[in-house]
Amino acid sequence: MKISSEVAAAKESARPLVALESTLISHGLPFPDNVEVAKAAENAVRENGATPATMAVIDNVAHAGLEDAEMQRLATADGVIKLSRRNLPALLAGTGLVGSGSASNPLGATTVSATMILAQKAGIDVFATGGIGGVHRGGEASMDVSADLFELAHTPVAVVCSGAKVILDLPRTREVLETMGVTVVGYGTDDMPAFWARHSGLPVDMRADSPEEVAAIIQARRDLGIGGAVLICNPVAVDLAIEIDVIEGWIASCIDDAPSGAAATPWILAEIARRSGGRSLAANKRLIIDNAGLAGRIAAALQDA
Ligand code: PSU
Ligand code: MN
Repeated sequence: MKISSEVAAAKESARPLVALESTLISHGLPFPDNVEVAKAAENAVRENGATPATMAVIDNVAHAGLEDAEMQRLATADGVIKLSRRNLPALLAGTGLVGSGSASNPLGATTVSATMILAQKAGIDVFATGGIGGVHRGGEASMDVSADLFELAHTPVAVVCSGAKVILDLPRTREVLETMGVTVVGYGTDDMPAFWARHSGLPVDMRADSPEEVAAIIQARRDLGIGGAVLICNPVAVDLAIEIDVIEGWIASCIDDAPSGAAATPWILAEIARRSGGRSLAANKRLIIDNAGLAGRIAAALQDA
């Protein structure tokens, strides 16, 4: 793994680190919003007392921490491979990928699952994203369930998010999180947030109102030695939050035309950004940056715990 100089310096002096993902750069947000948000999220981590490590695969090498030119490539290149647990090894091996990628396209953006794997390898305990993947609508028949849920079950990295993406089947996603034994924490809320909306009507396992309380939960899970994640759910800022009924209208208007498989999430997010006149995009950008800031505070609190 290639560790950037900023991340290496933080590791050297045992300063807190926060991992950030890159799928939202390559597949989740349009250019140039993607670069703007990726940099703003890194700055939010720094302003809150930690060092950011954006994860990706560049030229078949896993990276923890990106240089500007590397981030620019991920944000603008065509055919960046969307990496999860299953295809991460193939891209690192540098050959034989079928479908969306090939050895001639050595760029990979990491989803939540691949980012957690790389974070653990780099010794990073806290990771921030926007919304996790989950059970897709119709998933009880299609079996399209994000690998994110299985990763959260196994890999001991705390993930700060704004719940699961609202385009999913949220009640079934909540059930699977429970089955998988993921500790779901509401940050300042008893009700699991729903990405661009502040509320889903679904319960969290526990509520925390400070980074120190979150750090105590992460520490307690770590002490048990059972692996798996604490999922910290931070509602989107009130001024950019969208009513769930409004969001459901946008989803209903396009979901039947969505492609299947890994292309589904990026397609629906882009379609709704268009149909909402940019409202969903504004909420999405803001929640990613705010989650990065909170993750910085949690990483710092964990260091002091
Ligand atoms: N958060 C966002 N936008 C995104 C994602 C998260 O605000 O695009 C990405 C994450 O990388 C997550 C992925 O892991 O979407 C889930 O994709 P799928 O549903 O295909 O598993
Ligand atoms: Mn899927």
